[in-house]
Amino acid sequence: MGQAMTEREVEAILREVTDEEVAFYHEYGWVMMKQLVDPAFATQLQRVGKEHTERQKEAGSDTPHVHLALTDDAEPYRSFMFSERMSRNAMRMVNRKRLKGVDLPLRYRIDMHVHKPPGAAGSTYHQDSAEHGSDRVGELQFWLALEEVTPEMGAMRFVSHSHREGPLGSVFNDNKGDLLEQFPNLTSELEMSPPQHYQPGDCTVHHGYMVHGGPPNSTDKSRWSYLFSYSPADTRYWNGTAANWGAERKRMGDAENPIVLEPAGD
Ligand SMILES: O=C(O)CCC(=O)C(=O)O
Repeated sequence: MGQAMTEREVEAILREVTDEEVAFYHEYGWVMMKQLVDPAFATQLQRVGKEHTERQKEAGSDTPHVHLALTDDAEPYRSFMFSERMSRNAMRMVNRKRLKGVDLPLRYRIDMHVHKPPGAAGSTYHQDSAEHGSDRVGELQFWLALEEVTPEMGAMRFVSHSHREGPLGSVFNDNKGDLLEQFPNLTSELEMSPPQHYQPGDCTVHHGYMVHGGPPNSTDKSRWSYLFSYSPADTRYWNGTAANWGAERKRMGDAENPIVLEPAGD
């Protein structure tokens, strides 16, 4: 079992996000925050994350790598994610104050210690909020590299500005193709981010409606990251669970919602 940290100790290994990073996030829908945490702390998270996941596996858990920050058994995950400094960093990105006049409390949504082994498939291009079923903007995901991640290891890419397009549809469990296939003009109308190269302690954050995905891990090295996500407290989720797998989605049927117009053929 790891050691809990005081707020002061967290402040020694976690910096504040800068005004430039916050502005970039609002404009592009994602931002790379170099050395957000001390690399030695990233290494500590890696060790504790692996040990915790192993213990959970032995105990028969179906999701051994999830919810580290909800238990005292995987400290310092909880101290880090629930720290005032990290939560305040996230609250600045959410920025409910802009339209509401006041900020809202922020809730823990989910966290995971993620391993992509050599040869693992790429990540489907999707929008988190469309998959998770939140009823409003605000949710955001941080992705912290625990070891070096090169573009060839399946580092995520983002379709810059796509967070302003609204929900483009859920694609998981649908077999209709990912968002790049369903919207072939997406990356010519908008702009694909450069391939990311993370050092341990580098962290990206992306908006709930950011279209993102990534290539396979085509190297012989494992890709390790810590994914953690917050949501503004007023958010309602379609089935009441804010997990990454979200709610069931159904298409409309002809009986209750008949077609009124077919598009003209070219
Ligand atoms: O780790 C990845 O490649 C994808 C993660 C992801 O989809 C996310 O953080 O929302």
